Amino acid sequence: MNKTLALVKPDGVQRGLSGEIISRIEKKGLKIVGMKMIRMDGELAKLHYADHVEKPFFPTLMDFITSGPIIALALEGPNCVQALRNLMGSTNPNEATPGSIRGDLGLSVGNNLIHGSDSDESAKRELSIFFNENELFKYERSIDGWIIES
Ligand code: IDP
Ligand code: MG
Repeated sequence: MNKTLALVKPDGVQRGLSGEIISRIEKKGLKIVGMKMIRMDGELAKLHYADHVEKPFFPTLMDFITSGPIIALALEGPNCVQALRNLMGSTNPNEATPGSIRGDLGLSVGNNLIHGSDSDESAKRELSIFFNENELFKYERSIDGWIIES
């Protein structure tokens, strides 16, 4: 089963929205197979956002993402990369559809509450930054038959 990485960003933790965000992920049916609170440092930020290091907004992004603790989640489920991106909504909360996390809970692109990997390839790379293999759990949920078509 494919996996993806979600991060509740510092604004989500500070605003007391971690539970709301994680609850939406759980309600969707995605399975949490890893979870930890960490504070990213500059080195980790550069590694995680390697594609954005040269972008004009990177210094702002770096300050923001290292400004407080985040919650990293490893998630599993069929088409989980797309499922999470749909739950998140567009990068800019002002363009994100109502019903999505960013559409419902955010107002600015720099404070958009949640990260989600954008492809299976990125998910693999990003998960390896935040989780060791032994921090990822393999377990069955008795409800899986009601969520996942066999
Ligand atoms: P994504 O988070 O929807 O995948 P990306 O394009 O990968 O969006 O950008 C990574 C993060 O960088 C965004 O979530 C947002 O926090 C920040 N960001 C992107 N574009 C801008 C911008 O134009 N100004 C400020 N921050 C930005
Ligand atoms: Mg991205």
